[in-house]
Amino acid sequence: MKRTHSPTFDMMLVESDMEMAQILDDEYLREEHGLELIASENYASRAVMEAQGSVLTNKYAEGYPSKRYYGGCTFADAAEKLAIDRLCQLYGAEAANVQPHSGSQANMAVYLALLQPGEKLLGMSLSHGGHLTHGSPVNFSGRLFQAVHYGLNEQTERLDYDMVRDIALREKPKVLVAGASAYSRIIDFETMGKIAREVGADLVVDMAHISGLVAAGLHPSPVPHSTYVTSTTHKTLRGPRGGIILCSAERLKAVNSWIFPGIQGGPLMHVIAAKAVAFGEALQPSFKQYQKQVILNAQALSAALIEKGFHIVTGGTDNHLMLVDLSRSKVGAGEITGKDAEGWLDLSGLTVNKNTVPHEKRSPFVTSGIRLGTPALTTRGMMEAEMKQVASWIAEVLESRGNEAVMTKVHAEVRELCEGFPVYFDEHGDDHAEGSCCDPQGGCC
Ligand code: DSN
Repeated sequence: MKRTHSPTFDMMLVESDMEMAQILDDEYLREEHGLELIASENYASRAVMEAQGSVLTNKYAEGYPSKRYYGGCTFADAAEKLAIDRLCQLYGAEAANVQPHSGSQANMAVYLALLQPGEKLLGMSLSHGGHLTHGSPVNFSGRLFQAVHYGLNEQTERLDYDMVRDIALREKPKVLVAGASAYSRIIDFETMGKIAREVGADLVVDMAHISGLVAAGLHPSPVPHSTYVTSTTHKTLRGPRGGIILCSAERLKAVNSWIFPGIQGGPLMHVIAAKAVAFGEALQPSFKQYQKQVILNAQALSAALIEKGFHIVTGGTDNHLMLVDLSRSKVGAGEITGKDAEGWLDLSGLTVNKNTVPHEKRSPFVTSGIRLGTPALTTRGMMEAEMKQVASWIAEVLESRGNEAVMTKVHAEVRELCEGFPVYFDEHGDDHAEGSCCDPQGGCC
């Protein structure tokens, strides 16, 4: 063992299962020593991880608070009620389900509550920045339902609400899905709600990527305009991995019964406890400061990349992410694939994901783009100056087309920067941050 203080375990695991302890420790060091630029990832606080690793992992609690199929649920009920209350407060929602194991399960339950198999849903195409569960043919959403898609405007690379309306009028879907995994601009949920109502559809918003920004009031909320809002809890929201659903009180029963007994069994009560802790953190003023900095950092990174000759889809960002279209970038003369870029950056200590770009010509396994996000770097206290440095490293590695000496040099520099911004513990093993505190005036506290 190189280290024995990964926040995910104490000495108990080292004594009982050295093999797994080593794997977790290696992952801990990977997270500490590398720059995490995957837009959908973040660092949960130690408090969140403590709740997730708690005794509630032992408890079966099928059903909902006060209506369980098992005895001994007093504290499971208390944990779930606390999670629901905090979540409703966070988003000004009337009702919520905190049991979905993931965003996909949340979307599945909502679709099943609104659609019969074979009925039509209209969602954003995956290759334009949507999500698998918004009707992709390889996903349950495209196999169980008749899925049609809208994309981005070819010139502006932005959502074109007139185009969405035209498609909705033509296709008459029963459900209109809004939300994206790789779209860097504000989504006009009010207009999407109007389009849905005009064609007699329900609006479902999957706000997984932007839910932290919405909670902080930095992106318009979909709650007043939607029949159901779904999200994951681990992206900008910075909680444990999982899903949630928000709705009106009258819509709750239908979706509750699709989560359980419809598609899930026993809820993961330890994860629900950790969700409650994360929602409590998101209600703190420091969370808003953090989200503001996430956006400032994304804008700084995007501007620095443009200066280096990269093409950023839509020309910038309003949120936590950006999509780099390498086929339209000067760096690499438009020839570098997303797959190559992801691999070379990984070897240099920068973790990104390859991503299709609008009107993609390559396969999803190769792609012409990479997606970058700033939630994780911002959690560790990095600011605009560090974003400029990150852009320089990306340019250096890609300009060299994966030259080994360049990647080795950049990796060493990345490691040095990371040591100045520890995620959980500093070099003396001292507790660094609770993961919920980033003060743009004074750095991470
Ligand atoms: N896999 C997630 C993302 O990276 O955006 C979406 O579920």
